[in-house]
Amino acid sequence: MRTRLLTTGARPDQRPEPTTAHARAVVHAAARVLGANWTGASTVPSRRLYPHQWSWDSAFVAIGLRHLAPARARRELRSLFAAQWDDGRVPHIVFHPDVPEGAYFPGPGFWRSSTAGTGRGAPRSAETSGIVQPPVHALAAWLVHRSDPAGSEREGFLAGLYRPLLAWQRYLTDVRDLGGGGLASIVHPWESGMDNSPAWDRPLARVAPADPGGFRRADLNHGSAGDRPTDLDYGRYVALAAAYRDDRYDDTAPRRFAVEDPGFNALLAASDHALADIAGALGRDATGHRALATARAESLLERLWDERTGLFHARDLHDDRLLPARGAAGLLPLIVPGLPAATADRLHRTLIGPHFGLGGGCRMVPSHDLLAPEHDPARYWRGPAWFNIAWLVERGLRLHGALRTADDLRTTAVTVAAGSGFAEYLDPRTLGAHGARDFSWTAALAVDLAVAVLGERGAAPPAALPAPEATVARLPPGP
Ligand code: 9WN
Repeated sequence: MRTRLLTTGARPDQRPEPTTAHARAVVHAAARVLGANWTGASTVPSRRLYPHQWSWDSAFVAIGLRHLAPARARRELRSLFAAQWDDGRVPHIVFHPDVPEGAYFPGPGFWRSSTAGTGRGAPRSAETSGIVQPPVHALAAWLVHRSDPAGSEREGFLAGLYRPLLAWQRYLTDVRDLGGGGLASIVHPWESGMDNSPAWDRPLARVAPADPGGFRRADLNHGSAGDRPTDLDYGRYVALAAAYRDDRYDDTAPRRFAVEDPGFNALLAASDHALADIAGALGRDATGHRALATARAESLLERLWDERTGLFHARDLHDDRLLPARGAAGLLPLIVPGLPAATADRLHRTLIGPHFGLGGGCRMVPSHDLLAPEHDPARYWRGPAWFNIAWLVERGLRLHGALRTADDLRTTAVTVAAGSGFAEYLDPRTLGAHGARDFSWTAALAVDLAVAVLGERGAAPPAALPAPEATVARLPPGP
């Protein structure tokens, strides 16, 4: 459903805010999407393009779902952690057993987690990928708990998830600190969640692509080739994933791609804080978590901050240098509570400056530098605006007191999420929709932002809004 923006009488220098009726309409439309994408235990990002459970998608989905169906939000996170490996890693995909192998590539037959991953403690009862995605989960768990503490306590939600969350954080902190500086490294571009960000072009250039005859892309069945990664990049993703699998997902073997990503590590730091909150709520000592959070923020600043660009950059561990590309991941440390005020202020200025243009040429945050020759407003993560990035940046701006920019971004995100048919991503200037429609995290995060608008107006509590539709038990067949 597409909704029309209805506005309150705003000051001329202000973006018109959604009315209460509009915010409610957005929540209703988003609830329908989340109902349709629910499989019975979790939510698929998109019925056709992504018919399994993805790790960071589930965390974002839970953040929205908590307002509509808190028990389902808790289930979403629990079902993901049910596929956690014994070494603590949370796989980036948990495959749905009823979906045919050809529906998504690379599927379970490629990753072979239940055989190749046994040395690292992959579950035998579920097939998963062997790489990870950004750790948004402790933050999501904390927000889910806060929205329904009584239900959460009744289910023992935090008590049940605390150790798995801790094991996940330890895997990233201990096993994945390949650079030895207190940050987690990613070993595949997909681990950043921002798959073909131009930041990865340089480290990817040393990876020989897999033979294109050896695999068949399923994503091109559902999306326009001009929006998706190129065949060359895809060949390199496949080669890197196959090499990790053939090393039996051993993190001590040398990797051709190893970088410290500021977005991933910002979420890790935010999760340190969330774990401290969770520990506190469980009556445990939270000082260790708080100390880790402080140390992580210091490591981020020491290893990834570039005073010249006013942005955080990824560090390539092959030559131990910062990668020059300016990506939206470099803005995400805004969500770290302990970030010094001067750094947050500088990031805010970078965001509204010429490289990201927020409030100037752009009303959503571009995923990549507007001035870079490689900027492409339509192609996956090379320029388009994504709703999870908008949600994180909005949260960070609010945390550091940049309320006016946060309000404008929230207004745009709520409005265009529904207006675009809950598109996967948008052209950051024209706001034209790209990728899948009825995309789960777009819907979920629109709910979260619209509910915040309603809350500020003292409007009807979310509990009065309809819950998503009943469980959809069947998944679509493959192509
Ligand atoms: C690979 C599911 C995922 C998101 C990622 C996004 C995209 C997959 C792909 O879709 O990645 O994991 O096939 O392109 O880049 O952020 O989690 O929505």
